[in-house]
Amino acid sequence: MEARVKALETILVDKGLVDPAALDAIIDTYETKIGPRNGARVVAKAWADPAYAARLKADATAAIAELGFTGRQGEHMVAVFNDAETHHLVVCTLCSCYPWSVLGLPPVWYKSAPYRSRAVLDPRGVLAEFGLVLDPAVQVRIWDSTAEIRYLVIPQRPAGTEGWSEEALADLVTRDAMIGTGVALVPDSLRAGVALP
Ligand SMILES: [Co+2]
Repeated sequence: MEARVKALETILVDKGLVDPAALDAIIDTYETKIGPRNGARVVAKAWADPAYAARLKADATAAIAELGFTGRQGEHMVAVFNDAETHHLVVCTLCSCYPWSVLGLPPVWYKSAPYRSRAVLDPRGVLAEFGLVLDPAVQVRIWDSTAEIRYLVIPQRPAGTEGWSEEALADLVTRDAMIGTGVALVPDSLRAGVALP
C-alpha cells in the first residue's frame, strides 16, 4: 500500500497536479494543529449551552462552523447524542472516513480491518476491549462514516459537573468518547466524593 501511494504521488507530482510542499503543509496541519481538542470544545459547549446543543442536533455542520471548525473531511457533519438508553459508535467499514475538522487524523486502530469489521459484528466485544462495558439494557447504534457524512458522538455529561466552565468540561472529553469507543472522563475529585471549589 505504501509503495502504491508513493507511486501515485510521484505521478501526480511529475504531472504538476500536486505540490509536495502543499501536501506536507496539509498533513502537518491535521497532524499537529487540528486535533480532538476541537471536538472537545464542541461537546463542552453542547453540555453547557442547551440552545447550542439544539443547533448541533439540527445542523451539526453549521453549529461546528460557529466555533470556526470547518474544512476538509468535515463538510457534512452529523452529531449523535448518547443518553441513558443509547450508546453511539462510529466506524468506517469501507476505509477510514473520519471527521478531521473536529478530531484531527484518525488513530491507527480506526483504520484497521479488525476494527472496521468487528465494530459492526460485535460492538460490545470491541467496546469491552477498549475497557468500556455497557449495561446490557443500553442499545448500541453503529454509524458507518462515508465520504459524504462524518459523525461526532456527543458523550453523556458526567454527573456532578453542573456549573463547570466550558474549558473545564472540555478536559473531560476524550477522542475515544467522541468516536464512541469510550465515555467522558469522570474527574477524580468526583469519584472520591470531594466537593469542588
Ligand atoms: Co471511509
